[in-house]
Amino acid sequence: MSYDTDTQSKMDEMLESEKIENIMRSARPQVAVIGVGGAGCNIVSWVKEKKGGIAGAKLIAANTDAVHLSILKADRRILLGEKTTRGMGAGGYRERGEQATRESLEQVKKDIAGSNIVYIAAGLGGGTGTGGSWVIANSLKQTGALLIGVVTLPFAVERFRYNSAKEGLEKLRDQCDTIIVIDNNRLAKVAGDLPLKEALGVANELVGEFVKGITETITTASLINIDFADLRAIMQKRGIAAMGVGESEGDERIERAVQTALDAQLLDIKDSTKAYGVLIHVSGGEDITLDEVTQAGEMVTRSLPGKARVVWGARVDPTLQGKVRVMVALTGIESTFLSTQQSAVSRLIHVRTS
Ligand SMILES: Nc1nc2c(ncn2[C@@H]2O[C@H](COP(=O)(O)OP(=O)(O)OP(=O)(O)O)[C@@H](O)[C@H]2O)c(=O)[nH]1
Ligand SMILES: [Mg+2]
Repeated sequence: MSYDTDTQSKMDEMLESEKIENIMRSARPQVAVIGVGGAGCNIVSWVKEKKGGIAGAKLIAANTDAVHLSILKADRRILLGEKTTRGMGAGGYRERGEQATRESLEQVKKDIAGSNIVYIAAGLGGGTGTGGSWVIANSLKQTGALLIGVVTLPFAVERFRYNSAKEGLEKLRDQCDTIIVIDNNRLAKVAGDLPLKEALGVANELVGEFVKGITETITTASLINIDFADLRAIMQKRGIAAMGVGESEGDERIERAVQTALDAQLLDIKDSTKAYGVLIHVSGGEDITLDEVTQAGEMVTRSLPGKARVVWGARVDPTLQGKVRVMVALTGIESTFLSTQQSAVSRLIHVRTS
């Protein structure tokens, strides 16, 4: 090869590599995670502080409470409704949370602009998260981004917040593609009947791990990557989703982790076999094998007869030495909370007034 053709071929190779790199960068989805209200912001802050953030995602904390915001960790913090609440929170009134969010909506939209996947995290039952999350989801609808809500339902001791949470959930469901609902009461049981404060910590960790896990199997090279198109297929316009998590070590650890994740759904659902799709995320220490990951996918597929679409991804998490963790989200399900809550609430009112 002459000097010239050699140089030319090297240049071609460089140009090609650059092109691949550029296309890969633009094909990789932009992800934003926004926590709205106290609980939502705590989730975001947990991921930022304890996990060093999420590769390829922007973490945003939005709250009406200035004191709470001031101690949070996030890539971006937004004080919602300075005029409406003067930085003092929405005091449990979701109308106030809604108004405060509308006041700051332009800022929120600016920070999320360009995202292809947006997670909206909130604890339902208070003012800011319940009133503001659906307003944010609504304002993003025209952007074409995949909108995934991740919310918690109030604890039994917070019964007075049920009605508000239910209305907030219905509104958010109508704006999001999929909304993953975690019932704090189920979570507390799964976590071994912890005191309230610790149970909240577990909820933050669980939601944080889930969002980080799924996102990084899309944005970074993983053991098994999840394709954005696959995620979209099982999440787009699918309504309510439930999730479960299982962790195990030792013999048959993957079987046990999958079984726990399937058995311990964190939301009462009518019939898991009717789920539209299943998203599985497997993580484990350096010793996790591809065989185990495949086994997890096969087990879930077997346990859900019919046509449920199954998508799975896996990552190595060095902090899980010797352990495997399986997270499963069932999309397109029917929630008992939404259909029976009204009668439970009226029973409660009846008891109180009788
Ligand atoms: N996962 C999780 N849930 C929480 C946490 N704190 C509170 N919750 C739950 O979320 C619900 C709403 O609480 P907050 O998020 O504090 O309320 P808010 O949206 O800030 O609303 P206002 O304080 O009224 O402005 C509560 O009723 C609890 O069930 C938390 O740190 N993590
Ligand atoms: Mg608050």
